Amino acid sequence: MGLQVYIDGKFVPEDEAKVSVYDHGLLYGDGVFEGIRVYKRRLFMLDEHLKRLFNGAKVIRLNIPVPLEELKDKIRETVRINEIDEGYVRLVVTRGKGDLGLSPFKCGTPNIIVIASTIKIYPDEVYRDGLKIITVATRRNNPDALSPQIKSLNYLNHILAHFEVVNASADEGLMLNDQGYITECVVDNFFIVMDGKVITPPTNVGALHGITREAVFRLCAEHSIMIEEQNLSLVEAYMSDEAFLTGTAAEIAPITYIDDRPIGDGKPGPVTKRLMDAFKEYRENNGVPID
Ligand code: PXG
Repeated sequence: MGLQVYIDGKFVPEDEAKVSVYDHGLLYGDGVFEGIRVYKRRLFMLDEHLKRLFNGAKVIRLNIPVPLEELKDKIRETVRINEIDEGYVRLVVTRGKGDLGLSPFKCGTPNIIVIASTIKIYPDEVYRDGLKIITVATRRNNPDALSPQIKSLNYLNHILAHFEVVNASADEGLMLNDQGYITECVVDNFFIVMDGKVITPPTNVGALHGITREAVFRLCAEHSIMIEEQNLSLVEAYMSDEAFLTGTAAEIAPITYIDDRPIGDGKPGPVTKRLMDAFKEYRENNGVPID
């Protein structure tokens, strides 16, 4: 049996879950979304995801038509009725149906979509051997044009970067800003470890404020690992002892090669491994129950 998707205030079979061709989410990429993990029938860092969604919506002046608590219940219900014990939720809020003109003021009620499904992650070897990543030529969106802190429905910046990653047969890509500083990976946040200290670029260089990134800050505090935000150049990344990336789908994954340079000894490092273990424990013991 197919999935039941929540759309337009009701549950419908996935084949019947459709949006209007006049929805500005489709016509203009006008909307926001979240990807949320389910571990052991619990929604991982749900409040943080919802906060980011509502904040992004506020910036683009999109009024999400249900209160946060009600939306939370709808997400839990969607996971429950689809019997997803371990999986992934895609939450999408579009501007809604308008006319062919740009104006968001002509749109009706924003459309809320919740899809609860499973997710294909990297194969196990990646977590043991590490990822090989490249620097892509596509620069991360300039925050003055479209803030990377809004998880908007326009992902063309990432899609163009993704083509480069695939073309190079790499696992992920590093995106620089227009000043040449590292921002983040194509769909993950980026970290290095230098002399035992974890370093990640500040989000204002042009990176998404990742929820898994946030978890890494908490884990470092809990495990007395030094962590700080710092502008990073590519050369600093090449010279680092360890590197890793974080994302809802990828979780914490070691990076062992950047642009064909081995990072450290070309194997996942001790701090990365400690954080990966700590994350495993953290995700098993946290989250909002679906029942
Ligand atoms: N940066 C960007 C640009 C992202 O899109 C992350 C970082 C990691 O953030 P979280 O909050 O997930 O720790 C993302 C994640 C996927 C997928 O299926 C992930 C994202 C977007 C689209 C697809 O892996 N966002």
